[in-house]
Amino acid sequence: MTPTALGTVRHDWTLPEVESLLGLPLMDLLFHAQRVHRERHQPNTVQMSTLLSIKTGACPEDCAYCPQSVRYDTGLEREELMEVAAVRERALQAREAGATRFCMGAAYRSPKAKDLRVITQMVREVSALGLETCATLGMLTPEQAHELKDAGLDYYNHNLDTSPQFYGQVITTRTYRDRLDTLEAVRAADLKVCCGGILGMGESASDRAGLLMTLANLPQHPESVPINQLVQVPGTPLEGTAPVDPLDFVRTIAAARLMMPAAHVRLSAGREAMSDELQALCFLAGANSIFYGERLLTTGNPDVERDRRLLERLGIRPESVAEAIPPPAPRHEETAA
Ligand code: SAM
Ligand code: DTB
Ligand code: SF4
Repeated sequence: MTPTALGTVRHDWTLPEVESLLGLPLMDLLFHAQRVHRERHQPNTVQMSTLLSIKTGACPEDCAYCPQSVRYDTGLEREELMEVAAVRERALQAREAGATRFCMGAAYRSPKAKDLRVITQMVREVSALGLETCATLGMLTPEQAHELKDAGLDYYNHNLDTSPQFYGQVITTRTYRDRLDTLEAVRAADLKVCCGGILGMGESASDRAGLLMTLANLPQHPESVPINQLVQVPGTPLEGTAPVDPLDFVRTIAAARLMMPAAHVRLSAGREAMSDELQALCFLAGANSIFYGERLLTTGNPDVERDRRLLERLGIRPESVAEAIPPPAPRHEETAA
């Protein structure tokens, strides 16, 4: 791979190629990632999304990382689907704090028709506030994806979580294929895709490569790629897993930036446990989105004051909705095509 070929849009990655990308000398990897980042995105801006858990806990699935599974005793209080007005109020607060996207998460295997009717109303209300909307509700049928699109939903989050090989050690109640089917339904409804994974679940470097390869080889790259660091929750099977080497976390972000150059790569869960310096390295590696606000879904996130100070120290400003549209591809890609 020549340095200029790094950062072109491709859908034919092989595992050895991705493994060698992840294994580059760190400074080379960071240099190329930052170069590609600057070709495609505004440097020094970060997109800010706020999460809200609109239905919490009692989920029938067995995702080994998740505090919301009914199978693990994590002490989490279950909560029914929220009222539309209460969600609107939280979206308004998120907008006032500076978020541009509001992401509504529900602990479902897949949403029921009666719940989806309420959620589409939430999407309409949040959209009317001028916020971008995102939802993560589990598996969707093609019809459900269209219903959400018709309500004005912008993004649907559905993660692959890890490589196809490692997946079975983390989740047994739905298959990798199920996840790919939902992603297809979301694309077919012309929704933007937010899809990424979790590091620090005991996976190997090759599994991280396998996750990135699967994401980049999708027919169209996700517009948004969340890279989560496992938040270890007492009571979940993954509590006590050896944490991922922070520099391997940074490498994964850099490889995501190079392989999906136009995507927003989100430095997602796990920031509360990260130093400001580690987060700065993630931004250097090409991360340009964060979850903003004191809570993720059920676990903590840095408070707004800490994030404001961090962005100020780094000279980073929040990205506006208009800026989030990626600029045209750089010249070398046009000539390559
Ligand atoms: N139930 C839906 C689903 O699984 O598709 C939507 C909500 S689920 C909580 C959304 C994503 O959050 C998961 O796919 C997973 O990637 C991430 N997640 C959940 N628990 C996590 C944890 N403890 N640490 C990091 N990420 C986590
Ligand atoms: C994503 O990739 N990470 C977010 C969002 N998409 C839905 C969720 C992180 C959840 C962390 C655990 C919790 O707070 O429950
Ligand atoms: Fe349920 Fe989603 Fe948690 Fe899995 S990740 S247990 S599907 S809420």
